[in-house]
Amino acid sequence: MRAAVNIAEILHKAQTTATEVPGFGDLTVADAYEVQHALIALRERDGETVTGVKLGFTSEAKMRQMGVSEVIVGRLTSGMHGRTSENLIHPKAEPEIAYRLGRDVDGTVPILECVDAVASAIEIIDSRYRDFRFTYTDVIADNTSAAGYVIGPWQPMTDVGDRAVRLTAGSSIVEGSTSAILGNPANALTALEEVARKRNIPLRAGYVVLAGAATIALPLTEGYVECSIDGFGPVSFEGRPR
Ligand code: OOG
Ligand code: MG
Repeated sequence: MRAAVNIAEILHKAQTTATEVPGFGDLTVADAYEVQHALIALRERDGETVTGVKLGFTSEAKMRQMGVSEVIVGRLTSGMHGRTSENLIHPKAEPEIAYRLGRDVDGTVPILECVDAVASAIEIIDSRYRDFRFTYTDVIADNTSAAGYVIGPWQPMTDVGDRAVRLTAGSSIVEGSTSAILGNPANALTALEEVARKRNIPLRAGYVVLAGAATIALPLTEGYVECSIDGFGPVSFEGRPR
């Protein structure tokens, strides 16, 4: 394959200039995470900091929508926090559960005990690949399409299994349940710990963890965007003007 840094530079430029690029197609999973590490290093060079991590493909609906079958992990950065409009190619919105880590995850205590708060959230994904089409390893290299996120009010940690989820984006609505996330979003934390260990992704105190969409993603067009999850305050923003 081309050197990880070269691919990372192509993806970084695609993101900063909001220009889609063709997929790479032939990476191994290890190579794809190498590219992702290099991509995050470029963002850090540009002054951003890592604010958290995100899981992808934790629900069957998402796996079917994207034609893949295993969870993936990407990184959230300071530039993504609250970013809902500028410089996006073909954004989509996803309803998410967000966890907050109160301590580093280092294997000494179960990851669930490292979480100190939970909230509803909206993730904005924006693949840098043409027509939002990619292979499993392409999307890992592209930092799992991460582009933006908005978090609702934090609440003390509690079980968030089996709760109704609704996402509205303009005139589209999609409904589901948090059980779609690997049976219970808490299972996404366990899956995260395993991938993070294997792929050298640190999990630090203060990080936000997006557990993965409970439903398919909706295109982000103009109009009001809101995610409501039973037992949480809604989280919303005004969608981007065309
Ligand atoms: C990859 C990101 C998927 C999720 O919650 O499943 C994701 C994509 O669909 O482009 O964030
Ligand atoms: Mg997501």
